[in-house]
Amino acid sequence: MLATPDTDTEADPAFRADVLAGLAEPTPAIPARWFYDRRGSELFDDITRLPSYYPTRTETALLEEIMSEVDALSADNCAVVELGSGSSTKTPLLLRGIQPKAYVPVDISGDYLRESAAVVDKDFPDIHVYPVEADFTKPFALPPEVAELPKLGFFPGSTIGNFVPRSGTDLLRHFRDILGTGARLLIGMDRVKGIERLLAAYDDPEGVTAEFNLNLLHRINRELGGDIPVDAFRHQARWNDILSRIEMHLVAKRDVSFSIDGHSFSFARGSSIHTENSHKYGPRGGRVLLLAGGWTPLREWTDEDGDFALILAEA
Ligand code: AVI
Repeated sequence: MLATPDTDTEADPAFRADVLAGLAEPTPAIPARWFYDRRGSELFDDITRLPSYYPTRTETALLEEIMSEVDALSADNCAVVELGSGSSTKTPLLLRGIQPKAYVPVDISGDYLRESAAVVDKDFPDIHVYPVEADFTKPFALPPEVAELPKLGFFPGSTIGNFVPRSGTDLLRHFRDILGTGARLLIGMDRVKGIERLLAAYDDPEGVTAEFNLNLLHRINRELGGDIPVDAFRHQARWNDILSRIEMHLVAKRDVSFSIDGHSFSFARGSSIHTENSHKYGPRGGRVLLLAGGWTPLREWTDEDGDFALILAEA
């Protein structure tokens, strides 16, 4: 998960630029990374516990099941580098399973980073923890203390699915540059499955995903001085078959006009703001993506129903 800091008073210039440029596009869209202010991160945590949102519990159970195999395929005394550590509950499973020498959580949100680092520090006294506050999509340096250790990147949650394949391969190449040749990467990827289950996972009956999506408009109003009538929009999840992805949109329920920081926008009833892509990969598609990103798949595991995959790859 990508988390961005909450700045009620001071707007993030990158947020402002993305929103103003994105809403002015012929197909209006705002990058999904802006979902994750504090409220958005809380709502995402709630999503991961919903009965219809299968990815988190499926991946967690799978990780637990394959841990001894991952351990056998990992170098002794390695450094686990978790890319976008968030408030992950999967981390302790991996750390307990492979007993690395060091753990490097990387996250843009200092709050989350400090919380997860403190928990690991307390629960795993033998593991050195070196938190890095950084946007994992941008260049950053690993702590010098882990320079000589073999690296195992950890990128769970199917976050790779939130990148269009072109950016996903760029991101994988960037991980390769940071972790180095010979490093390994354990990555989670959500699989293509029946459309009904996919739609239910992104449009839950409890309405939590709808609130998560609409929170983006509240955030724009709060942080960028917008006057968007949030109740004029509704959440929609769509399956895009040709691109093999779930898309989230905010659809105008009526003709609506609003302004953000002096810029005016109008949406006709039925038009939408595209807010997220969540790509789903078949077995071959996932491996090709890794290969294109400079990683050779070594092993792949899925749950019994083939809902979710964890792949171990080598740079
Ligand atoms: C963080 N990411 C992998 C989630 C996903 O499934 O694409 C974000 C999400 N959006 C709606 N529900 C969950």
